[in-house]
Amino acid sequence: MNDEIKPLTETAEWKALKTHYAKIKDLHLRDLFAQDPKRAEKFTAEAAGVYFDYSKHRVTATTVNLLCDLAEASGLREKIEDMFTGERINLTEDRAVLHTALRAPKNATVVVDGENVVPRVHEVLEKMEQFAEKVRSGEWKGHTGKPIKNIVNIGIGGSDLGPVMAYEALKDYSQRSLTFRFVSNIDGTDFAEAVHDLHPEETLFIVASKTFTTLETMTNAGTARDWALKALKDEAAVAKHFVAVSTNAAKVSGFGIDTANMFGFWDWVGGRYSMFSAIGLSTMIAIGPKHFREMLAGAHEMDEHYRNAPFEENLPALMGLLGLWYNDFFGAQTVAVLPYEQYLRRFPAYLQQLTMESNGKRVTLDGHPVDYQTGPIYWGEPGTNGQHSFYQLIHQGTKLIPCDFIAFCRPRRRLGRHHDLLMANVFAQAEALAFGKTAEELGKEGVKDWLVPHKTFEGNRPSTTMLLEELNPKSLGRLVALYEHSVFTQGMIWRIGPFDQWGVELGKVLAGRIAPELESPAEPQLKHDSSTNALIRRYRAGR
Ligand code: G6Q
Repeated sequence: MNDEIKPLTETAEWKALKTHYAKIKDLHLRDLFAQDPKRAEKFTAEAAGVYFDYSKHRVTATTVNLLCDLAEASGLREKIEDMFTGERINLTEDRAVLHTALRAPKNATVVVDGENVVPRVHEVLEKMEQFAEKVRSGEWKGHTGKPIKNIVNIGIGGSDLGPVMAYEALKDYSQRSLTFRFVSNIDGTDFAEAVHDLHPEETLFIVASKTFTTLETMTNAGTARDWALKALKDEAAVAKHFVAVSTNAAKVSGFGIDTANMFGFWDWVGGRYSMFSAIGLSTMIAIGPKHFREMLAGAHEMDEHYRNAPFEENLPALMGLLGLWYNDFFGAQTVAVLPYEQYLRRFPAYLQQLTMESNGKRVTLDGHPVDYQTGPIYWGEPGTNGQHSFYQLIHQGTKLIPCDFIAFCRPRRRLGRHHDLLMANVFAQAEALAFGKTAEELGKEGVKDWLVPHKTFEGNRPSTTMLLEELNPKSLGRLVALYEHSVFTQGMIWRIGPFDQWGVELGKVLAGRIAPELESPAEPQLKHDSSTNALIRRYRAGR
């Protein structure tokens, strides 16, 4: 039997890692650093403006070699090429996966079904640019002739999380005369709060939905239309106050939006991989076309690096492999993402979808249950806030939580000592996690015996520190692409399909069945389990 068709855990490369894990699992970072003064140098990679220090991981040179061997044996190199060249690697949906084409330069060629898609990407970009400039300059007028002051993006999941994250991350680049709001939740509060201080005459809605059928988005879009028309009192106003981002022209025009005001994308752009497509229209209006292009260029740089660099120096490959090392060998269940940059406060939420919707799968692409762990849980908050909250558990709890620290040499806002203090904290946290504090050290400091166990930090808690020059459109593009490709690296090794999301379907179907039971005037015949039936009855009585 050749290794390719052997179950993953029976391949020579996996077994070698298992044996190696048994040998090195108790090595302490304190000793690894003490033994090798050049450790930091050896275990740091740098590309596309990201200084990626992974020396505070529980790895030796052998670990890295064995992990890279696993990647090679998994055919990762070929799979990367398949993705970039438009092979239909999203097997369960029979689609190519080409978010990388969204940031390819104009002269690039990426062929899908016999057609080079790059010119189409750039056509849409140009259309977005013309529109964005009109809104930014005030040339685009609302129905009553007033310029647009407020932009409300209506979308959910991949049509929301990327745009919100990017808007928040690049707020410092945004045109401050414009107000941006994002409505996603079917909970009416979301819409009500988003528009409570806006006037319809000055408000533009971007209805962002790949399918244009999503319950939440369509419900919110309908509510937005009612809200706008109540004030503007003329159906014709829709054309001036609603634009769409979608792949579904028929549904867009069915909603009443002129398809001239529709910005398209394609089935080879997955929802959670779509922030660089027309789904980023709100981002482009906020930061302007030039900065949007810089963001694309940053992502493209990381794409090229991922496609070409050997795995030992390849940031997304290393990130994915290190994640796999803890997830599958140390039994770690989560990864904490800790940006030391307030503007990245929505980055962990964005990554939750990217990572967990992609790699939260329990069967391989050919349908067999896996006998190893797949996607870890991603979570996090910006530093230093998290330090005063959950870091206690990371430092002294019983769980192993690898951390991704993300930090920038230059702040977006230079205020007194703030940035140096922020950076002192991020470096200190990674240091404390790795090296801890021993009972012996505490004893020397005169800590009373009974307090020593409480004050001991065992250390050996792994982290990556990513240090970038500053947060700007380019570096954001690089960071997002880094995580996207790290997810791909893992998905390919786990042999799962990172580009579908069947796990979100069942709940949608059941909600579709339950909604009429909640709303019917007559007592419905409930045929659920006793718990669901009782909850529905209780709700009907109390609603
Ligand atoms: C992402 C998922 C999902 C999707 C939303 C919105 O990868 O497919 O989060 O983005 O369900 O879908 P629409 O854009 O079609 O409304």
